[in-house]
Amino acid sequence: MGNSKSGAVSKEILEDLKLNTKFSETEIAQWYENFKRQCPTGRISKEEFQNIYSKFFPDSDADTYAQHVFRSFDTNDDGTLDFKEYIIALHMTSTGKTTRKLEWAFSLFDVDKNGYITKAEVKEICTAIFKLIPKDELSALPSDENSAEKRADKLWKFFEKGDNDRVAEGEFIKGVMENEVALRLIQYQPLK
Ligand SMILES: [Ca+2]
Ligand SMILES: [Ca+2]
Repeated sequence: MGNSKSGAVSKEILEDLKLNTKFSETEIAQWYENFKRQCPTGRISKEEFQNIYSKFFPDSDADTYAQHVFRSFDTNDDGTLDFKEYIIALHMTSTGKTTRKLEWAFSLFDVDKNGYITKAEVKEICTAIFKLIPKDELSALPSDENSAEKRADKLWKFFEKGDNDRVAEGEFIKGVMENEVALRLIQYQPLK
């Protein structure tokens, strides 16, 4: 970021974001102002990210899930989120098309970033999702998804794979697109 001190988005990043997202130049500039105000260093650390995240989940433990989300957003693996990663993340998770969102969901579940999802990785993310669910909601869950393990088993079945197989991105997206239940199980939607 050559002109990061000037307070404006660098041309290079602006062009890149215009290409990769549906945000307009004005929108990107506004996001950048917000970002700089909240984060004067221009980078969000994992701890800061977890703090922001936990504010949205006051009744549960969002730390593990936040760590996974952070990992999926930190595309260059440097342990911080810069403005570009932040905007792309925002685009994928909020305004993107369903396939975009599912590409992101795939990267969330691909814990070791090797391009495939294993059943163990599904279990790991389901465990993190479970910690997000407040206690009073846990007791209301159907009996075949009222533990992280059961939720992982149920979700894994939609991919029609053996326990030791792995799921590629296209298979993951197809499986979730074709099944409403799978789409619900890969995420946690707060009731309130
Ligand atoms: Ca990064
Ligand atoms: Ca993997």
